[in-house]
Amino acid sequence: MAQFAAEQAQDGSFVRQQDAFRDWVTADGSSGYPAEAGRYHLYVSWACPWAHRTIIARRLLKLENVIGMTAVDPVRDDRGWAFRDGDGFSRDPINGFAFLSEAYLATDPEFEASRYTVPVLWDTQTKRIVSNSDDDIMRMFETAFAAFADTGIDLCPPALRPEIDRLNEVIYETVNDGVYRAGFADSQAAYEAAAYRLFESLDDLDRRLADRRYLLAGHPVETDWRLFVTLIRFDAVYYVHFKCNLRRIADYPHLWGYLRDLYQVAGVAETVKMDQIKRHYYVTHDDINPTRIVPIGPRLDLSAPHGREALP
Ligand SMILES: N[C@@H](CCC(=O)N[C@@H](CS)C(=O)NCC(=O)O)C(=O)O
Repeated sequence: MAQFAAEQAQDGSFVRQQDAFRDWVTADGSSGYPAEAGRYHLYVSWACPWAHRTIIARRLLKLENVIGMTAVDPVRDDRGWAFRDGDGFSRDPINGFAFLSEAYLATDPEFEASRYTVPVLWDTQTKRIVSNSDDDIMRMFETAFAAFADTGIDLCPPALRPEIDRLNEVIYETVNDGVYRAGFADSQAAYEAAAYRLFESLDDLDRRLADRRYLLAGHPVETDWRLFVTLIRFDAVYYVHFKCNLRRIADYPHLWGYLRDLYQVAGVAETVKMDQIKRHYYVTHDDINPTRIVPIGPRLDLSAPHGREALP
């Protein structure tokens, strides 16, 4: 049985639904959504890689007092993401929603989707979703909120934007979504195509990182963090649960050090809730893991020295 029938193509491949809400917060307010402190709220799951990117951007740009955030329960059932009290997640303090789907229906009562996804950027003033596109939300934090953010860090330097966009696209197609295309494939052929493409891309990235510390600049940019959220889940989840098992990240000479290097950036480790990540995947996808047993491993020492300081 397919995970999401509406997102399954004839040949058994997984085709992700499009983001439905793509309005923009702007610095000058011309979009109708001016950047303001305390106005917008981010709904996330700590488990979700797409939400994780926005969490990291908010954290690194020091926007935590500017944009509020609430996390859903990592375990999802057929009612979708839910707000409950638990360790590292909570009820919704802004709207009192019980389920994330209520945010979508409050924005558009006719809205229908096979999945109501995180992340969601909510406007407390107009009481609607501004955006459910993680790409756009991350960019808004980096650009529109500049006046409120830590200016010591540039996740999207204008001169690098074409390169950032190009590499983001490759990494999205082959790695970020690649693991899902392997894991949610409904045929052997679709699975193999996605899995081989994923490892070819990881091999390329490993070579690229042999003689440079980060993907595109002398410091981590948006693209590094977009890759990070998949790498950090890989050995614990995708290798087993999504059958991406040609190699572990820990087997790659350069990606493994690179992953630890990024993990050790101040503030990042606190955004990695491995327990929620594992419980989410292994307990939520009943067609892939019907027993809901969460594997005990792996033991990864992400705090071990990475030795990449000397690279250019
Ligand atoms: N908006 C994201 C996708 C976000 C997404 O798919 N999030 C997943 C969690 S990792 C989700 O919320 N799924 C809800 C569901 O399957 O019901 C994108 O641009 O690709």
